[in-house]
Amino acid sequence: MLVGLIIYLDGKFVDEEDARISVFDHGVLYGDGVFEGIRAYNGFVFKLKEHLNRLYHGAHTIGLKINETPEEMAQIVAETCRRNNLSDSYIRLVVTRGKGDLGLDPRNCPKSTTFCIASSIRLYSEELYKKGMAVVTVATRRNIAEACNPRVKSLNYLNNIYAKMEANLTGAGEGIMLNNEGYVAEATGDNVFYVRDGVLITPPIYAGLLEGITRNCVMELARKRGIEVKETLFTRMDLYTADECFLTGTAAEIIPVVKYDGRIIGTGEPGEITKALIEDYRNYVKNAGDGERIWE
Ligand code: PXG
Repeated sequence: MLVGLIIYLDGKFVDEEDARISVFDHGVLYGDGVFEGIRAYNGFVFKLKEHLNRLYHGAHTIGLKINETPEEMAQIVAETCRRNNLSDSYIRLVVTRGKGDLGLDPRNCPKSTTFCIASSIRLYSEELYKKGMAVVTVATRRNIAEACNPRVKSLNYLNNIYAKMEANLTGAGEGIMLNNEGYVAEATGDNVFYVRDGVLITPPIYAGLLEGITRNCVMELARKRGIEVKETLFTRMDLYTADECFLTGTAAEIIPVVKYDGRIIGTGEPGEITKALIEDYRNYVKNAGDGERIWE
């Protein structure tokens, strides 16, 4: 018999089948809540502090009180991995506005809902990391910060899902989203980087994007290698004429991009800096000494 996952839900560890939330939960009714996608490598939860920071900052921004303290949450994440016997896992930590009524007013939701899932990771094929991926610009613009700030990793992902659907229609691996001014913002679930003349470039946060934890990590690793890193606005044309390009995210890690809107990038193969950073990143996650040890 297949055994389901053990899920953390509001103070208890329960079987997957018993992990149920109310149909009146505003996370379900309105996408009102925040979440994190986290990975554990080799018994370490990678960058847990950074993920919790982003979660609590996002919750604070949307006026959502999380019942657990960050210290308790760290234990919950580690314990969810441990109970599922997962030393390498993809973790989904979610806090919703909680149960309310059929009005959207969050004041009618007295208590937020917290759950944590630790599961296995679905990955791009190793071949894609070796050969690189094709991406396209999608018509759907990234949410403007003044409406639904992309810095908040909210449960409202329709903006990204529209973009993903458009990318899927073309057969591309990912969709590049522009902000409302036409500058490159990010991919549907990843940040974007390119290399020109040995300089590594990524859009600044104010371009309207999620401050990716992998993004920050990759910038640090590049600087450690002596590579100059710049956060500047750029357009599609800058990517068409880039020497190298790649995407970063918790799930994807670093994935090379070799084709964009039908234009070949650089040599058409993953570039030298991209390959070096992929190696650095893989070594870095293996020895994630600053993570929470969850495995004895
Ligand atoms: N931008 C967006 C919009 C994201 O959702 C990233 C960038 C990368 O951030 P991190 O911190 O992971 O480096 C993300 C996060 C999926 C999936 O199923 C991906 C994310 C979130 C949720 C699901 O591919 N990426």
